[in-house]
Amino acid sequence: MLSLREGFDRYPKPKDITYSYGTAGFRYIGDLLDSVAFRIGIIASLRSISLGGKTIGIVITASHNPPEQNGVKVIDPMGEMLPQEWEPFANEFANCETFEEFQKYIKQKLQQVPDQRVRPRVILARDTRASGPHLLKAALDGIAVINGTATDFGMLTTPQLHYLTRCFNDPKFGRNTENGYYEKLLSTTRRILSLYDYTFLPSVTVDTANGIGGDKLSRIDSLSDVLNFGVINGKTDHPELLNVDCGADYVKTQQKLPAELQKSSPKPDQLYASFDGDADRVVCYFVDGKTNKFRLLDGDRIATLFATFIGSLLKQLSGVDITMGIVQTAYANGSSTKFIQEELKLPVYFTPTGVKHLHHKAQQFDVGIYFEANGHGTVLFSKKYTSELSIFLATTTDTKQKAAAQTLLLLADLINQTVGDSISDLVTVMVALKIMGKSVNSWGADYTELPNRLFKLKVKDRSAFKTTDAERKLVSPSGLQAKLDEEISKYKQGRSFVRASGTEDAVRVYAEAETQEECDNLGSGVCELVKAFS
Ligand code: 16G
Ligand code: ZN
Repeated sequence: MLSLREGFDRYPKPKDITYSYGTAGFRYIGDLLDSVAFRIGIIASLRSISLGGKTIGIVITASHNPPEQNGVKVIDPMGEMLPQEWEPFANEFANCETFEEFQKYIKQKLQQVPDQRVRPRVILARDTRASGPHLLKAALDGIAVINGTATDFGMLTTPQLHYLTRCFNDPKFGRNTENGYYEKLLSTTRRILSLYDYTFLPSVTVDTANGIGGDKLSRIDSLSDVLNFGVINGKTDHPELLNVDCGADYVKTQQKLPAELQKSSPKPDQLYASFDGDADRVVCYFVDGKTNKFRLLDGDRIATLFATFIGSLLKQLSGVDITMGIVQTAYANGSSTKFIQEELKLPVYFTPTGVKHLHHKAQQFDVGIYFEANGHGTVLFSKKYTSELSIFLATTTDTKQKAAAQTLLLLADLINQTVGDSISDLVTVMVALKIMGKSVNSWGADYTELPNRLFKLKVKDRSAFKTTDAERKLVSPSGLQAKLDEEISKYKQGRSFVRASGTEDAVRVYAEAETQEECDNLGSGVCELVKAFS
């Protein structure tokens, strides 16, 4: 067995780097993450011991980022993110320099647990990056020094490992194998479709960013005729092409088709989708047959589609008391917020950027729909939701109402509630469009987006930019927000905010206004002010 000392010496921490458990785990150049991966093995094991031996997950991925980067993050027993109160420990532990300090942290953590003899259990998966295998080895060694049991699930999408972690701790959730994930997805889809006498969904072409999603979609495609996918940018075995000129982040930030589709001629008025590298984000789009223009259907649109769909099913049931709330971030297009509030008449809540914040807020509703504009999101359903609907189903005799209640109950199994999941989100989009008889054009016509732009600025010290009100207002540098408000007030429907990135050494500026020109002017005005204050 590898001793603590041997492990510490095998994975030395580079002296000049300070690692940080950012918005979604530790991220860095893959070759510089060995010591962090080793230590994350220990952190996950300690978390497992602290919970009496519950299974904890580790995902090795850098999501939508370039191929040379990588990252590690910990998944809690119910498939959720590592609780925030563990982040300071994770940061201090990842950065400690001497063996004495390193050992002290482990001892301290162990002293806090009721039973130190518990054997930790950890499951792991990685995306397709070249640095994945050696980071996996380091994480396995970290688990070994704490005498943990590790199960490596090979290459999976991030949401698949969230699913599996949950299954290990809550067997009712599904079978704890990769196939169990597909079985649940396919059987739930089949059951929903059969309520409406449909047997399959029309094929959708998906750009999988040359990431792990391509492999998994092809697998689903081969398992059943219920779901059919055409995969592009599916070169899973070419990690150097990961997220290059393709994927959800490229499509959303560049507001254009993935390069491969720009070269071919996409079929007009057909649904297309792009995943990111670890398949926890999805954006949809189509080419308008009349104008030949690219039309993006981003995370905001997916949220409004889900709210429309679930809302229309709930409306068919009388006497069911279910609360629904939509959670967005400041990046949500103002028109989407207006549509939800004024057309759907639903409440909208804002949280800071990052899935963990949105997820937490969405838990407060019976149906909590959360999406970031970039395509990260899911729907959470409460226990009350299931019990109310089950009671309704048992008492109603109306066939249409029965189908609506059954669909609603099945949606809670179809949508991956542990985390945003591009595969299950996309299937839900396909199901919603089919059942509502809604075309992509009609979806795109729900509201008209306000022109918007995102800027990235290098500043001396991004930590000087502190925000409040879900990142919509700056409290520091002192005096800057007042200047911004003055600038924003010059533009019709103007809205802008400034926040420090949680994943890069930069400050981001978002601007939207009634016309593209006004939006661009507002954005540059705000950037000038930020520069003057940094
Ligand atoms: C991370 C977050 C993502 C967020 C992004 C913001 C998760 C799983 N991922 O990728 O939700 O949109 O950070 O990045 O929470 P930024 O802070 O650099 O703008
Ligand atoms: Zn991702």
